[in-house]
Amino acid sequence: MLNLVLFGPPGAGKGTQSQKLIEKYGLIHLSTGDLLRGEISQGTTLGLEAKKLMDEGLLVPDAVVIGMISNKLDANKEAKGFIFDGFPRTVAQAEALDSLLESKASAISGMIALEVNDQELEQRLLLRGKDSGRPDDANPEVIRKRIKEYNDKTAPVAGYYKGQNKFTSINGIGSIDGIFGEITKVIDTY
Ligand code: B4P
Repeated sequence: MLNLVLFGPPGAGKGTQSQKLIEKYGLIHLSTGDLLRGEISQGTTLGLEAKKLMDEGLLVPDAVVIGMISNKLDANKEAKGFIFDGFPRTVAQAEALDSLLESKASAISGMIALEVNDQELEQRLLLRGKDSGRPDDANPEVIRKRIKEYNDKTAPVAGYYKGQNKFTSINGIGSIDGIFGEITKVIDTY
C-alpha cells in the first residue's frame, strides 16, 4: 500500500501535484482543506466553526481534522493507498495518523516536502485569490498569517518524519510537470 504525505507551506503546489499523482498511481486523495471547504459549502455546524478560523488564516482544531480523516479511511477500506494533502499539519495530527494506519495494519510510506520561498507563495496565492473565491487567498495579511501558522505549527511535522527516515525534500519552484517528475522519482524508490 502506498501512503504518501505531500507536505509544504500554503501555495507550495500540494493540491496541484495531488491531482496528477492520483491519476498516475490510482490513489485516494485526502485533502483536509477540500474536506473543510465541503463542510462549509454544505453549511454544517463543523463547517461554520471551521470557516471562522480558515478565513483568519488559522488552523482548525486537531480533533476536527483527525475525525474527518478517520472517517475517510474507514470509508475507503479497499483503497490501493492514499495521498494526504494538507494533513498532518501538527505533530499531534502526525501521531494520530500513525495510530489510525497502524490499526489498519498499514503505515506512511514517505513524506515529500515541496520547498518554496515566502515571496513566491504570496504571489501564487494572491493570483489564485483573483478567481478562486477563497477568502483566505484574497488578502495579503491573511496569507502572511497562514505562512506564520505553517512556520510555528506545521514545519515541525517534517522533523517527525525525518526521525522515521521517511522525509524527502524537493524544489517546488519550476514547471508543474518538472516538479511532478521529481516527485515520481522519489515515489518509485518506496
Ligand atoms: P489548504 O486547502 O490545504 O490550502 P493550501 O495550503 O493553500 O494548499 P493548496 O493545496 O490549496 O494550494 P497549492 O499549493 O496546490 O488549507 C486551507 C486552510 O484549511 C488552512 O489555512 C487551515 O485553516 C485549514 N486546514 C486544512 N487542513 C488542516 C489541518 N490538517 N489542520 C488544521 N487546519 C487545516 O496551490 C497554490 C497555487 O499555486 C495554485 O494557484 C496553483 O495553481 C499554483 N501553483 C502550484 N504549483 C505551481 C508551480 N509549480 N508554479 C507556479 N504556480 C504553481
